[in-house]
Amino acid sequence: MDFSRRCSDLVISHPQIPGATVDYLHTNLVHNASAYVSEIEYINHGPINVTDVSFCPVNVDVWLPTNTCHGRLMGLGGGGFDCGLYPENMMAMLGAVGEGYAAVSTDCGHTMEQDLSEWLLEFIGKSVAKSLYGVEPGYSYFSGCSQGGRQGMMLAQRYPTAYDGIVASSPAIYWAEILASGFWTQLVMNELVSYPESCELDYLTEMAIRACDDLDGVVDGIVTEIDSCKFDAFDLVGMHFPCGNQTMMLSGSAAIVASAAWQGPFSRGGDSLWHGVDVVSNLTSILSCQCSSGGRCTGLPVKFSSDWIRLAVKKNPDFDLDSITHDEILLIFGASVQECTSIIGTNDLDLSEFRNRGRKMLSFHGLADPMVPSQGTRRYYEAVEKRDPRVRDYYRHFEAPGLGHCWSPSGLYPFTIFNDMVAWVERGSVPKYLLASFTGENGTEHEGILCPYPERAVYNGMKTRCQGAATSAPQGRSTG
Ligand SMILES: [Ca+2]
Repeated sequence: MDFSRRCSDLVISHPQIPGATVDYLHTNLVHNASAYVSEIEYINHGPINVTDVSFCPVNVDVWLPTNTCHGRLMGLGGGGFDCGLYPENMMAMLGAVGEGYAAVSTDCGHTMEQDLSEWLLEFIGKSVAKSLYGVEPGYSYFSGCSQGGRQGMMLAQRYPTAYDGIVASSPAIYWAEILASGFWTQLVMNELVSYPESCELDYLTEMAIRACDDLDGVVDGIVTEIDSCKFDAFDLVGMHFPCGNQTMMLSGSAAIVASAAWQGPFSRGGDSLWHGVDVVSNLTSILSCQCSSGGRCTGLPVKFSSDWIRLAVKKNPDFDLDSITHDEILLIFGASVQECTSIIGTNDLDLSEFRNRGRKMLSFHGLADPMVPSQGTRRYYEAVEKRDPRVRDYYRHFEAPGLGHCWSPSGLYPFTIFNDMVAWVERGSVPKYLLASFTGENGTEHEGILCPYPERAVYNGMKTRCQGAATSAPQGRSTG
């Protein structure tokens, strides 16, 4: 097929979208693009070397490979407040066309009320691909992490026919709760008028990992048995440890702040409002502050949370976050959940239409995620399973020991999850476990497995295998 002639706005027809118009299409065939695309940019996949891929980018944004296509479409989700088409996402688009997918993503034109656009993506992508290739893609998949994971969940719940398979990783399912909770540790620091040093937080994380590493039987820097990990930061107050060239002593306030991050926000009466982060999470990525030369410090809340509270909850860009008290954060949390969950929450437990249409979904969540508490995804999965005990026929969730948010240098990262989804959809190959890679303490690469929740990976001295916690669980398979 002569793609140099067909990749033209004269040939590619404008998608017919009910209630919307596509004003113009811009196309310009790209020849022989090559790049290294890392797993951070191409989440749900391993790193790939893209070589000499040619594609036809259509401005909505659909990139149609012209020398590697195999008739499949990949919708790519966003991250943070971005719907899609931010720099890492553009690299993911290149990774996808490099692997022969018609890749489709969008910036949504705006940021927060984007949920309509993910099923439109599939619609637009199919329509435009058909114009170029003469046939529609045979299969459509969605791939996302964090915000993109939330979009994937929303698709399964509200638009269950849009995609054949969905990979919804580290999903921010309970968006309103997560973003309101994100300010909790800042409040604790402000009330203490004490801001822990990064060395103190890193020391606590390191000691938590050391305390719980061998609960899984292997001392490898990875904490698999996170539920049995009992670690009390207060036991270490007054201990000395190295910080650069100096020796530092752990302060009581560092123990209070770290414990607040692990516990999550609670009411005046001590009732938990939302999950905290896993005890082995990297706290310096969510807990920072800045101090003036005069010694006055203020917290630097994670931007997602501060923007969310100012713009979505308070609707006042000038709202003074430093003025927030414990009573105020309870009101903010309540307002965030009450006003925003119906718009952006994706915790609908009813996946029956998704199931009935034969669609499949996979998710993973790092057990050291400092941004989106892993317990939220577990909570959602358990609630769906309670409603439908056969959930694993169409949706499987994998907890990833030691992994941070979406990807991190340490922890078990399931680099084949997207391809496992394709195999499940197209060949009926049930993902009984996911292969995962991790970097050991001496810098060498290892492979492990992730098991479908609530099964867990158990090492018997020879092999690692999945062991079921539920009676309906399929028998785990050895990887050795
Ligand atoms: Ca271990």
